[in-house]
Amino acid sequence: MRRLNLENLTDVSRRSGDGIAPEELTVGIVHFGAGNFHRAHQAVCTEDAMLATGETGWAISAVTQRGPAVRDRLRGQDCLYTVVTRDESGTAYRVVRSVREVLDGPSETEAVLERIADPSVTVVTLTVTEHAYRLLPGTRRLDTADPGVLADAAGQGPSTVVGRLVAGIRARRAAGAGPLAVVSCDNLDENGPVLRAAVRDFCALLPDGAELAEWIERHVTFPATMVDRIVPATTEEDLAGVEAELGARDEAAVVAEPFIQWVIEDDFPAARPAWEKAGALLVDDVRPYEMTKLRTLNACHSLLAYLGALAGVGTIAETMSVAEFEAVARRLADNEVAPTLPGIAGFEHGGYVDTVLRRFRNPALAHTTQQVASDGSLKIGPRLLGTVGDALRGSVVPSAAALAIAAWLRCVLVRRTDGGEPLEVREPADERIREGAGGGTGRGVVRPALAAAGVDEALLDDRRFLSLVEHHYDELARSGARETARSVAAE
Ligand code: CS2
Repeated sequence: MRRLNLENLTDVSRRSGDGIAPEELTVGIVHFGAGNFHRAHQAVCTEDAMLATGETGWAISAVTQRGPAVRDRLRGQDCLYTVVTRDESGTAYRVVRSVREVLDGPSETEAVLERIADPSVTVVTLTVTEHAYRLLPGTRRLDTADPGVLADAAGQGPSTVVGRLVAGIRARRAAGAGPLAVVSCDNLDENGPVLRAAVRDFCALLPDGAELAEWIERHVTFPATMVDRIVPATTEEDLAGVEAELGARDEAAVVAEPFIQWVIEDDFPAARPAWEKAGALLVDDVRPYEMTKLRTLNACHSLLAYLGALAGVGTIAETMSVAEFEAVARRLADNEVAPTLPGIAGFEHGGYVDTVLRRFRNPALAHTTQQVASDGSLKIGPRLLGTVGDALRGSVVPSAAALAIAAWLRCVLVRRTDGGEPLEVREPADERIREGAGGGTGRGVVRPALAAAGVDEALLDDRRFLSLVEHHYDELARSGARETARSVAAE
């Protein structure tokens, strides 16, 4: 079977629809993290912005972070790829053309730095996942004891995202290429300010860091963003479906839901794509949007994923057909999260929750509970602990939020489903958490395990919170995920 590429694009477009002419585009954005989410989100929105305005200068140079696999796949097809959007009403195919270059961060560092130093580039965006920021869980500042960070600061590499970014900014400064916006599109609360602080912390480790930090202060902005689109990992079946539909093999196809949302803090010191013409919202303050999405959508996602994983339920859509699980997700969103949220003019949280849960039900997306359950130690902070703290201060009992945390701990420590099947959930802090738990799995491990995962000691000292997690942790062991969810939902 022929591979999707520029040569057969006209032919493939007869089936997938026309789009922007890739040969007319020039690079204006460097993106760190060439994964599925980026390809189905910012790359699509940026292409739509170019289609809407006729501008051609916003093609993306995407940089892989961990190795050349995605680069090789995309290069083998002239960086073209399909975004398949699916729900119960049907499937649509679109060949995205806005990514015009893919560089491998680890082995093509020089080319990456040159791109960041290119005056035609005025925006760097990132989707590198929570883990890649190398933050200390408590303070959310850069972990300056991290071996990768230390090696980058010592002039090796760079191998970390922040190290690469700062090296790129240094090259840009030397080239006199002007101001730059660095836009984190990861699910961290206050992603912009957090990245700015990490960059500052990194500069403080460098011999000439003070000067560089000052230049950054004056010339680089870090707009915060809220990004939203459900984009599961692509399966071989998905690739076969694309091949059958388009008549060409696409090794980099991505499947997503039709829904897409992007809210961006409008703080760009130089040109940017007209993303607002592509449906993005450019605002002064992203926080209310970010908080609403992380605490509602992502928190319910995590809760359903941990409970589903324990109950041996394979996908998020399937968890939504377990009545107890849907009910406990609603309890979390309506009773615990809603009272903690700042208002947004014209926005109604109840309707938002309905939409979120309907999206989770999308039967055409095989989003696995295992995928969403991964990296819990990095997700519980932005998704759940803020709600817990605010709820306790407001005399709301954060029982469903505590259940999510208890279920996550069980996934990590016990590694068995309620039916006794082995359960593999990726957890970067696995070793630390197990050490904290001292090899045990009983109720007594909750506090030390959470402390080892970086949960704030002050919160752990709050008996109301700790007792809730311990109680649910016990209940999960005694009566399983479904029964525990049922009783929490009924509280
Ligand atoms: C999910 C998110 O994997 C996860 O943790 O909760 O990737 C989620 O699908 C997106 O944030 C939706 O915008």
